[in-house]
Amino acid sequence: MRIEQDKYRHFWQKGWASVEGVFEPHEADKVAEVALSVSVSELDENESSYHVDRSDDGQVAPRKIDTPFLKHSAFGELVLDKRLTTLLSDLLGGKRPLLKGDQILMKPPRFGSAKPYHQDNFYFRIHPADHCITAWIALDDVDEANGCLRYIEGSHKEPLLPHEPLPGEPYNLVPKVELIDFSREVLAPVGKGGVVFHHSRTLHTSYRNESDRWRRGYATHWVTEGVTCEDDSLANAYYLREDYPG
Ligand SMILES: O=C(O)CCC(=O)C(=O)O
Repeated sequence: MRIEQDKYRHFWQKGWASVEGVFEPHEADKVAEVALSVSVSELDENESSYHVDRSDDGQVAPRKIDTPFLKHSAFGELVLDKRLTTLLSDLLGGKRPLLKGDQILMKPPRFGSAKPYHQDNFYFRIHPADHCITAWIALDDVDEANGCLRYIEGSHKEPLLPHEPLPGEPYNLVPKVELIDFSREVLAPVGKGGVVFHHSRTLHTSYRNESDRWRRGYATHWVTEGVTCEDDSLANAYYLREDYPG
């Protein structure tokens, strides 16, 4: 699958683009099922609010899986599939995309929590920032009600903002709200098996899941050969592992 010209332009002008139907719904279903079983098996050891969401009446459900690529082969099979890597290579001007890291962000029905506004490169510190892209694979149909991604269009062309830990959620680093131009906010609904791509400096968020459906997103982070990093965030990059394919 190749990126269409208007999607390519949209990505570089606005800082994000979505492509429907990269994977078949049944492929997304299979990975969503594995994600649920991996996250449920981790629930006992992961009681922190970083890993779980809690409803007002005390239910607990998984919020996040760290490093899924290292936990089950189903994730690697999906993410290294040529349908995805060709799209990424097209966005990166023909360069080979290299998988740096991944995470699965789960929003359980009715109480999946919000992910506040942030820029990925505040965490990653990759240079050049243009060579770091997130491909967010929808494992469910995702819309406003269950917490689709939202972007501040054009924010990838602006500097990285200072981020501070959110009170009560120190794992969420966020810029001050007065620095965010909400008039440029757009929603990015996408069907199951579709992928939303964003630039590492694009400001993005997702709201709480208010629906009766799951919202599971497989966020995969990509760079190109030769990128550098101000700190040690590349030290555990998958593409530097001896067993990384290719
Ligand atoms: O899945 C979400 O709600 C947030 C995802 C995100 O922040 C990311 O992929 O960088």
